[in-house]
Amino acid sequence: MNILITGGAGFIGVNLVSYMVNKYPDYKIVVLDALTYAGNLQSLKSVEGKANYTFVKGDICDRTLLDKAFNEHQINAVMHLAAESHVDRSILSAEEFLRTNVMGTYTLLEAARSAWKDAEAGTKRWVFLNVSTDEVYGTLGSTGAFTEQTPYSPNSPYSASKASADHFVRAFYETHGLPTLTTNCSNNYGPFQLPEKLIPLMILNATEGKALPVYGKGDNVRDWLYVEDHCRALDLALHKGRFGQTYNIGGENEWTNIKLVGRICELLDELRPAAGGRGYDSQITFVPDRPGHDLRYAIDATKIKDELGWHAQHSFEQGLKDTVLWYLDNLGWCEDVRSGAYAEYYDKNYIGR
Ligand code: NAD
Ligand code: TDX
Repeated sequence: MNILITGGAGFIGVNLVSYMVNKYPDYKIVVLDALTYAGNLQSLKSVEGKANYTFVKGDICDRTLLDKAFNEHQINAVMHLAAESHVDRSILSAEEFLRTNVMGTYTLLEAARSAWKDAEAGTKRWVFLNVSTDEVYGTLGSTGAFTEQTPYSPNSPYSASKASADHFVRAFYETHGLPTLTTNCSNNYGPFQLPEKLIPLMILNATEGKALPVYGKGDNVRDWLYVEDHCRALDLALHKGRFGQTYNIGGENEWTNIKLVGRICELLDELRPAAGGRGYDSQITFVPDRPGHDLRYAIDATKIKDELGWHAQHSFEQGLKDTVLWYLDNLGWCEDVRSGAYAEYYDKNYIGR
């Protein structure tokens, strides 16, 4: 396969690119990324120079550039991850979310359709894998789990833009026959996640002696999945997923935010004890809630387990510890990603400070 991975310089992207480049030496992996505040080439250092890896800097809204990339690299598979991904940012302004997540996905679909049409006579599998989120389903109460039949009911501007993109992907399958499928995954964690997201933010704020801002009462529930488990699911969906289908991916690993932050504090107490024997949990600070904050997400992943044979391999206990250690060992990377455009925005707008 010659695979175009959009958003390959972001958190899930860099983990996926390194997974695919190492697993498939005979494939061509072409990363296309605009390198927004969320994309970082330093995170792709481990694959730089590998014969099956190419990086293209570019925007998924740029049709000319997309056509050139599809053509030049004879692309026959797309793993579409490029997106504005942070809910809090979408609350402050949704414009970039509409541009990238909706218009960008539409532009990419049109470019893919054109490339697919040109290649249609071929025998190879042609596939457009759309990487989406469980947040499109809206919120759950205290029981139940999202299935692929749960109606879309997005509550944040971010999830509304992802839902819109998912609908276009579906429409391109139904209307044009483009071989698409969509995966809806729960919260990922692991190396290379930007410290605007809960887990890395808590690790860094704790060690820097800053407040650990927990929204509302901290009783919102998220289902956490180690990023490599997500990458394996995407690999399976790419190769074996049925076109026109959606697949839920999740860790069956629900945590309230306050419990999770407490667990991160305990791990840090053990791995990097604070001066004077003080527990890091003393830095927990309850701050005003996120507007429209979804109460609970939980995933029923039966379909991908039964159809594609996927299951999560990483235990949360080990995965979280490895993640804390990764951040403690990679403070230079954290400094790097927190400079420039990230800092400009974050310092002005950070919700909850
Ligand atoms: P991220 O914000 O860390 O990375 C996004 C990447 O997309 C960055 O490298 C950025 O430079 C790039 N990008 C943004 N706009 C672009 C544009 N117009 N053209 C080209 N590249 C552009 O995001 P992430 O957490 O790695 O998420 C990746 C995908 O997975 C997203 O589609 C997200 O909605 C989805 N997802 C994320 C999670 C999660 O927990 N992080 C869970 C489920 C689904
Ligand atoms: O400072 C914080 N304090 C806090 O209490 C932050 C940043 C978050 N939170 C809460 C909000 C959420 O309930 O923690 C939970 C997780 O927040 P985020 O890390 O911002 O993730 P979430 O909003 O759940 O969305 C993530 O998972 C699904 C990704 O950012 C999305 O891209 C993905 O689709």
